[in-house]
Amino acid sequence: RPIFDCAVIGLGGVGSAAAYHLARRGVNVLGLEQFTPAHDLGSSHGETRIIRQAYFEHPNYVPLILRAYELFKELEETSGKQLLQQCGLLLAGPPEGETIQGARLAQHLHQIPLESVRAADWEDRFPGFRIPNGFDVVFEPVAGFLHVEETVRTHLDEAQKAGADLRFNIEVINWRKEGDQFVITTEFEEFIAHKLIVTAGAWTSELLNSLNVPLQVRRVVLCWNKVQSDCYNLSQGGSCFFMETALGEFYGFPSLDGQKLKLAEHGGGLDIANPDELIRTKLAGDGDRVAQFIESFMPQLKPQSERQAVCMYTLSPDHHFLVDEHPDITGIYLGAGFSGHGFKFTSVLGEILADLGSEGRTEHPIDFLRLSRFE
Ligand code: PYC
Repeated sequence: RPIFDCAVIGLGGVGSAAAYHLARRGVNVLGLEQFTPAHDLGSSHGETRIIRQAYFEHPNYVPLILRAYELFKELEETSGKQLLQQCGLLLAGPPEGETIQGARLAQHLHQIPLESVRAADWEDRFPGFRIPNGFDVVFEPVAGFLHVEETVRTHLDEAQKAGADLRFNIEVINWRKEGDQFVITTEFEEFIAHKLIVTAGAWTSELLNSLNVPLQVRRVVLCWNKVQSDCYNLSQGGSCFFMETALGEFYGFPSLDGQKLKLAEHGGGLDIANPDELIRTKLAGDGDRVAQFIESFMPQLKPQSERQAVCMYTLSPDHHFLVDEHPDITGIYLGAGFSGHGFKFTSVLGEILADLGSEGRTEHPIDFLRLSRFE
């Protein structure tokens, strides 16, 4: 049975980054992934993900996202690939809502650049959006988006170049602790590792049924809509957007090709018991709420679906991440429960999990993400 210092189960956004950081430190790392590299059956696919710094979910994420930016830039330099595009982000919502209040709090605590946009300037600045009277609008110029599949592939490629042994299309059946090492049983063979990192996304609960924290998998639909106006184009200054409205929270991206743009509802979707269900199945009503959003808030767009994809959110009970050692089993580390807002942190989460998997500790401020908060 091959022996490794550390095994990473799940090579999506976070697992690919963990394998990369471990391998770059000279750790003898095994990565196991049940599907193909950068596959579209989990959470880390669909072309683009927002990255932003005025983090309205909680200001404690800001030091982590600042490090994530640095690491993505380093990865771009190492690989020669463009992964991050800073096209800016329009945030709009009621002044007392979570989005605006939270973004302003993060701005003040961490001096993040954030521009307040006066109502008189909305139409000129954002001709593609109908913003309700009484909303607050802020623009974050350093925000933008990541190319998702390219980021995952780059972490994987660079991990392999640095010596990681990455195996794809291999399902982990179970694992057990024997003495101070882990035995990982897959459908083909067994492996031994001294440390185990579990970054299995929607499949985390199956692999860690001993974990006493409920994780809810939610099926969310990503929509690409045809564009009929160039005001949304990236090349014409189109930006990402996130709007907290009475209909729900919706977000999207500039049109990258001038033909279509991607948008989705954050907070919508369908809770499911089994992550292997429904990912490839189209359901009646998929995309209806996005069409409603377009009709109400995007005056230069007609709802004309071009493509849809399903993405899995894995929700923790408080929608904050879980990054920690397993509370009962020494040597197993967990990155999970990213609750639909984790991809932008993948680079720094990889660094943190590599700290934990190699040193057992990290200097990064992750106490607010530890499992003990649920005790
Ligand atoms: O993290 O910015 C984000 C986001 C928007 C929608 C889902 N996640």
